[in-house]
Amino acid sequence: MIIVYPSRHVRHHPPNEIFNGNRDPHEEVPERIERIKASLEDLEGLHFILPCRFALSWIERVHDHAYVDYLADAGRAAGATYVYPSVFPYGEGQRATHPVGIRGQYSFDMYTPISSTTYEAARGSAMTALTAASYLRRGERVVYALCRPPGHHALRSRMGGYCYFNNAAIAAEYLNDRGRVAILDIDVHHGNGTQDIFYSRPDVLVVNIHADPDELFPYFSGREEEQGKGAGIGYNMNFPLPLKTEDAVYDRALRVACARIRSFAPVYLVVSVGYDAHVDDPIGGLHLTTAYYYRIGQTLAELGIPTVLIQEGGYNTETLGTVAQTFIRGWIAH
Ligand code: OKP
Ligand code: ZN
Repeated sequence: MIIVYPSRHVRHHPPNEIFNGNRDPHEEVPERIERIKASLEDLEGLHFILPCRFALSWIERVHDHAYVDYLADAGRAAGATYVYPSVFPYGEGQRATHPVGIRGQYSFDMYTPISSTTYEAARGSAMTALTAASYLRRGERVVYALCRPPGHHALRSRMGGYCYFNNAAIAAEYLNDRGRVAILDIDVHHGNGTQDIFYSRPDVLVVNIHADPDELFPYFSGREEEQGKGAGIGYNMNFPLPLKTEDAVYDRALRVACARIRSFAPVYLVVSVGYDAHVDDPIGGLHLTTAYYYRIGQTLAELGIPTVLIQEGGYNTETLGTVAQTFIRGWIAH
């Protein structure tokens, strides 16, 4: 298995997130990916490579050019200090002119600040996903992209939920040139960005298993009724689960999700892998065990579809390494 590791992610380290009026320590820390990488280095047969450079146009197949520019410009203006968006409500087609208003226009929350290192890290994370996808196109069966910052909350032209560029969507677009792609998102938070980007499309199936958005971020999407729109109806599937859901109940959802993916018969599979559904995650809310991550790895590998694994969340730096290693051992052993 090839592991793509973006060495420059470490320069992006937001100090705080603003939650319900409080300034909390930021959960999305560089140590996350360092721990996962260190733990995977103990396994035999894995090859670690650095991301290659791809044209910006691959990112702009998913994100508006103006949004991509904004992230670079706002970071330059911010310098070393992280700036937070002031989130104003905007309507369809409305545009801000004041810099503070513009910042709100391109964000949907206060968890996703920008400094001079953010753009480069976000681009590096997208390049990591693209590099992994390119190995798949060359015949690899499974490649793991250790993306950081994560991506699945990012919309076409809005950052949020620690996400700037939607790495899974960018990889899926790249792979879609060769045929139908399925995206399975097992992060505990609903991948609202990925859902939104492909919502009207029948050629990219999006399946999400997550904690009930009535209880957990992102709050505004991830319900069962959200099944796609127009030509995309039937190609979006959500499995919201009650807080504290354990392995057995989760597994039933996973099996239905896998059956849908099989019937879609994709050429490639993209998995948004979060380890934050684990019982010890500090911000999750589901109760999956470490041992069950072995089963998830096995179950997904058994689909037999060439797969790119895209790292999303997982915030307990003490347990992340073990959980990731267990998941990959399950994958290899299937
Ligand atoms: C990103 B990904 C806790 C609030 C956390 C933001 C969650 C973003 C999750 N102080 N809210 O899906 O793992
Ligand atoms: Zn998450």
